[in-house]
Amino acid sequence: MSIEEKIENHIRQFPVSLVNYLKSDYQEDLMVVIDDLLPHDVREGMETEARRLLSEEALRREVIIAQSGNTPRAYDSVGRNVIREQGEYIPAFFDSPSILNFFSRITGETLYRVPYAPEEFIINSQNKTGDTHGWHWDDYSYALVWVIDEPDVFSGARVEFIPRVPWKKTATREWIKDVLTENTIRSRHVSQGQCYLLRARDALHRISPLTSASRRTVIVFTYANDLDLNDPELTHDSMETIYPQDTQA
Ligand SMILES: O=C(O)CCC(=O)C(=O)O
Ligand SMILES: [Fe+2]
Repeated sequence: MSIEEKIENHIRQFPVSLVNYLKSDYQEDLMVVIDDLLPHDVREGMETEARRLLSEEALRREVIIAQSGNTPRAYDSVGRNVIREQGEYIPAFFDSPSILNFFSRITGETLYRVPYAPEEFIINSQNKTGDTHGWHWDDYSYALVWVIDEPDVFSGARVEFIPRVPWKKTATREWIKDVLTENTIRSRHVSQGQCYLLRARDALHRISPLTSASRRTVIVFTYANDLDLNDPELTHDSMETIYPQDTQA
C-alpha cells in the first residue's frame, strides 16, 4: 500500500462525531490540536525521517526579523529543498489529497498546497536554552505543525497565540506591544505525535523560549486559501531572511 492509501484508509475511519468536534474546536480560536491524524507506521516513518534529516542536514538560524517587529528566531532547521530531495514521508504528507481534503472539512473552506515552494515544509528544532520562534504572523493562512520531539513540559517552548489579529506591516513592533498588552495569550503544550492546525496568517503567534536544554522539534507545513491565492500584496520577505538557501535570496 502507498503512503497515500494508508493515510486515506485511516482518515476514512474517523467517526463523524470526531470530525464535528475538531471543527467546533477549530472555530473557537482558529487553532485545533489533533491526535492520531496518521496511522502508526506512517507517523513513525515521518518521525524517523525528520530526525535523520535534522542530524545530517540541519543549519543553525539566529536572526532578528524586521518584518515581524524585530522578534528573534533561534533554532536549527532543515529547509524545504533538502527535504524534497531526500525525504519520502514528509513530501507525501504535504502532497496528500486526503490530508488537504480533511483540513478543508475542518476549516470549512478549500485549502490548497502553498504555491511558493520554500514554504511547503520545514523542520525546526529548538534545542538550546533561549531558543525561540519569536512573535510573528505567517504569509499564508494555514500552518499545520507536527510535533516530533516535545519539550519537557516545565521547559517552555509552548505554542502561544492570539487569534483574529491582523498583521500590521508598518509600526509592527508597536502593534505587537499593543496586542500583547490588551489581550489574553492562549498557551498550549503540544505533545509528541500530535499536530495542530492554526490560522497562522490571522493569529499573532510564537513558540516561547526553551528554558532548559530540552528539545522541541517540529515539521511545519503550509497551506493556502483563496484569499491568499488572490492577494497581490502577499510577500515572502521574512522567509527570505530566515531561509536564504531555499529562497535564493
Ligand atoms: O513551531 C511551531 O509550532 C510554529 C512554527 C511557526 O509559527 C512558523 O514556522 O511560522
Ligand atoms: Fe508561524
